[in-house]
Amino acid sequence: MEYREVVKISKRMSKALRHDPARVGLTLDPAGWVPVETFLAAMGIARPVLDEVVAGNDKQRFAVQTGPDGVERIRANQGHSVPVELGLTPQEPPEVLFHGTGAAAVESIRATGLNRGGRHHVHLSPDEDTARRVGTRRGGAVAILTVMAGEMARAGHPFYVSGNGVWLTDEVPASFILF
Ligand code: HQG
Repeated sequence: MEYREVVKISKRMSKALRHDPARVGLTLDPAGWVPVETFLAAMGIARPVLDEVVAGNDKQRFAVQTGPDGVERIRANQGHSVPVELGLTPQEPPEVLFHGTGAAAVESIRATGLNRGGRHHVHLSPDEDTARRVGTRRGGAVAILTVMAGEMARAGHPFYVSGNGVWLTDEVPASFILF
């Protein structure tokens, strides 16, 4: 498939698995999984297309797994706005993590810290390049914030890492951010 087509399908899949499953007639289980067969029908795509999008995904946004019942299921690794319990266990984060955002948001973040907005968690990147890519999505000037994750964890804030290497936490108070 052409790259553009892969991106288009990936976005539709993300929308269905993270934000609006009902729109395509899907119900996710409590952990966000849906049977692959049901998903293919709802998306109107063929299995080889799904495999190409899942395998070729630049951020490994999707996980496919066979349950103990022998049913193959798919879910988004992270980024949900619908309630799902991903079952992530707290992990010790690296000493620093990064957050890429728009320069226009910096003053507000300085005042109130990073909050999770419509998502389940604040998303943090392990390296500056990734953070820059995330911030670039906003258009305009990018700001890269450094989060003192080690200190935060020692102060009792739990951190999680998603199946695709995104670090997640509930909120980042401004006192743990280097601007
Ligand atoms: C900002 C994409 C003002 C925050 C990416 C961000 C990522 C504040 C925006 C993943 C704020 C929320 C997540 C405050 C936070 N004042 N602005 N106090 N606190 N913000 O999209 O981190 O392609 O929900 O800086 O690559 O940008 O979907 O979060 O700009 O990994 O897989 O509020 O989404 O991955 O935006 O991106 P988002 P994000 P996918």
